[in-house]
Amino acid sequence: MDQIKQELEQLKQTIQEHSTRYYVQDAPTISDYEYDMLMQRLKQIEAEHPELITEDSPTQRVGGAVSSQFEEYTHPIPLDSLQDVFSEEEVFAFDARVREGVENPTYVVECKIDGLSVSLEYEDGKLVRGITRGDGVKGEVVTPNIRTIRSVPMSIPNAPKRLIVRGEVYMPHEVFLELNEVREDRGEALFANPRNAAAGSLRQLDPKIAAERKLDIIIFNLQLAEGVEFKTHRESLDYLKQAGFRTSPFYQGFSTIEEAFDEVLRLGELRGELPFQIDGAVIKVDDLAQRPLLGKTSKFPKWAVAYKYPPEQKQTVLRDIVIQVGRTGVLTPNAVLEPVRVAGVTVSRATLHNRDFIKERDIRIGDTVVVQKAGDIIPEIVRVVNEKRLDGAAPFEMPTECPACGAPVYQEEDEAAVRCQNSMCPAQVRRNVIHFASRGAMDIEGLGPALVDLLVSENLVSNPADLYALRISDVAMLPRMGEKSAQNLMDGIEKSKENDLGRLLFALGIRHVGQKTAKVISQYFGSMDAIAKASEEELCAIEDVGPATAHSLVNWFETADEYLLKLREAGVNMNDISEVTDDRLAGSVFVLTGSLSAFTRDEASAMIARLGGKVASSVSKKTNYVVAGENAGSKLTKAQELGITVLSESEFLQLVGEEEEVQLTF
Ligand code: 0OX
Repeated sequence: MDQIKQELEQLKQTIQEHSTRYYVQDAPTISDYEYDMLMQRLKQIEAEHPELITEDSPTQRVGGAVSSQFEEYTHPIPLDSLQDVFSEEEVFAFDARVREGVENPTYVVECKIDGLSVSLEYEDGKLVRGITRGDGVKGEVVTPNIRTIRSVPMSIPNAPKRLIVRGEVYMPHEVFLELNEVREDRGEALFANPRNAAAGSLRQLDPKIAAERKLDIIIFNLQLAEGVEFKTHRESLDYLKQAGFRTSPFYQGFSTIEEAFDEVLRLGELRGELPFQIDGAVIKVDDLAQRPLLGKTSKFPKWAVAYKYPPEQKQTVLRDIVIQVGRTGVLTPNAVLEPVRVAGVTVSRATLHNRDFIKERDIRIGDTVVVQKAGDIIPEIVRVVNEKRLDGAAPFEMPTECPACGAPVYQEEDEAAVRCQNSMCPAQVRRNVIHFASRGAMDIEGLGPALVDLLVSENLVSNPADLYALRISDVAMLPRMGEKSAQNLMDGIEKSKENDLGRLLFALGIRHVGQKTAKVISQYFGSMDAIAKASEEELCAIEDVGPATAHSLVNWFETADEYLLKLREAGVNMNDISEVTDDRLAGSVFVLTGSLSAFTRDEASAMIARLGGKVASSVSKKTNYVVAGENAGSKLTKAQELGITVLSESEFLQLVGEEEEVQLTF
């Protein structure tokens, strides 16, 4: 008994730790499946020994904790969660229970998308609220972030007075990969999987950041449609589809559990090919009249069950741990693996994240390890196969000196990352120069990673500005470099001097300043000098700039004088010369508010910039026009108070339109 108690206490503590990493920090260190397995074991012990159940047990919690950053909201119709099952037997047992309650059930099978459950509320066909699931009873109001999702209809034709739908917000694989690439480039912590990335994005206080994250949604349930009746779940999904929602793909009816389970397995096989992550399949009773007859347990509806797929795992040998030094000096340990095929791809490298990750799992070189593709994307080491550990395998120690330059490393408080202290470290310089020259940045043709390596190792370049001081004779002397390719490189470097300011600002690699943000800032201020002088407040007033970005910019410019001077003296363009084709709106400041339907905010901002105007995020006396879409709120009121010209979408289109004869009537 003591042993059981000990296991139970250990389990509760472990689950609590992982739960905090998952829900609070959005940074899990074990897979969802492993987490589920820990929970299953805890439930099993508690079922066998109910006297050991305590209030603080993770099994006694309904769902994710509600964080306090957003307004709390009680769902008019609770967002139930699903009972998870992990075996065919459990699926058949579910069918047997259903058949005890109703006759001839038909099942619908849907993919279980691994994202975040939300509900969308419409009144008179207009989206009025987007709420996270929270604990199923109370959630958080995240309407501005929900509005950034392109596939969420803002209005629905011929809608009932009240309509509530439920869906799963997710980050498509492609977006996730791109986001992590950018984060890696900027030296920011990577998201462990698309679900965490989506969660982090949906809970952004700044909808601008949420918008950049390109979330998507699939609607899987009709919660309420006042005055509209449906017989089956499939009918309700058909209705939602024609109303403009993106509904669950592949929903089909099956009259036997065998057929339904075959479909579950089929969807499991399809997993790798879908553009989003699924962690299981859901089997639901289709007939809506049968559902109330089956009822609910204290936690789950009895008419549905979720079959969770195990992630594909393989064993392989960890040959080595190599350290990579990032652009911001972070030392990342990477696993070199005996190549192994997992989930359709050959895995030979896996990230080991940081020192803590290795320590927690006690990963040692030479160990046999279990690898899996977390979220079927990033290969990761799940655990060590202890039984196969070879004698003499020593615990891994992170280096105390940078493997690239030998400088001492340091670790900041509250940060798992270890960093190289030397800002001239060749590994950092190398990554900086690669970023500077990359296609989205200064786009220097012919300057790829291999050539950058040479330039750095030959001490010809120790920061991107040095590129402009290169002489053809220096370059032509490099191995595998002929006269012609040296000339091509020199031409590419020369040409890059004429780039627009937006490219240059992005190329500088300032934290949080992505390609788009760089462009917007450049267009707004017009010159590097003006950007360098801007205060955080002024930067924040720009439509696409949040406080973190503003802070990062101001910080960066504080120590950049010498670097910028070098670029300027080399003749690099420091002014905005982006396609202002027409300066009709020169000097005009616009604020966009409400939901725009004819074009996106980005499109509107681009149109304004092309005509020489500027877009700000808040209304002030300096604002010339406010473009008000549907449900415009306080900004519209303020504009009216200040007597600023308010344009409807169509008036705005006329203003920026090509037709010369258009006259505005204010
Ligand atoms: C999903 C998903 C989640 C409806 C009522 C109980 C569970 N993640 O894709 N939940 C449900 O069903 C709810 N269906 C889904 N497809």
